[in-house]
Amino acid sequence: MAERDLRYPIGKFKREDARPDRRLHHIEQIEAAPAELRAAVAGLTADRLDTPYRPGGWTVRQVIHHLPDSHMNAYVRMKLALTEEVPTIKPYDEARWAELRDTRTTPIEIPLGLFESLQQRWAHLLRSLTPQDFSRTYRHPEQGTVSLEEVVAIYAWHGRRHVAHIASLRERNGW
Ligand code: NI
Repeated sequence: MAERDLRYPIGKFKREDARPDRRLHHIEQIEAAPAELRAAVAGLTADRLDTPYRPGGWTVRQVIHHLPDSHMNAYVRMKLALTEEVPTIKPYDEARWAELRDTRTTPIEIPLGLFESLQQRWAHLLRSLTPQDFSRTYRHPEQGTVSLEEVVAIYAWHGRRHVAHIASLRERNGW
């Protein structure tokens, strides 16, 4: 049997999933992600929070911090795309963000709360948009043009992906 790729517990993102009839589902997944993250980390001791979700991967703690960090960038990019004509957005070095010292010292309640507020705020924005708004785009210097339809689908998947990293670690370890 081929070794399971622990990086993609729910599979890779499928671009064809970014379409209008899936939009509401994606918004609901964005709203549900913080509660799913909380459930995935409930009761973990400090030692377990500091365990990599796969060999050589981020610790559970780093994954928890990564979610609001990543989704804050996405939220800002979306607002830029809504208010400017095809803005070029600023990538960020997610690996180095995850290595910053505060990731190890900030109680997880803080990123968990931040993720909750952010996803709620984002869902309110998404529900206020017109169908035409979802075809607005930004330009990513490496990935090219990205539509808001794609952003919603990507981040709905992205939240579920990282929650599944934690859930699958717990399952494998019998935690
Ligand atoms: Ni990520």
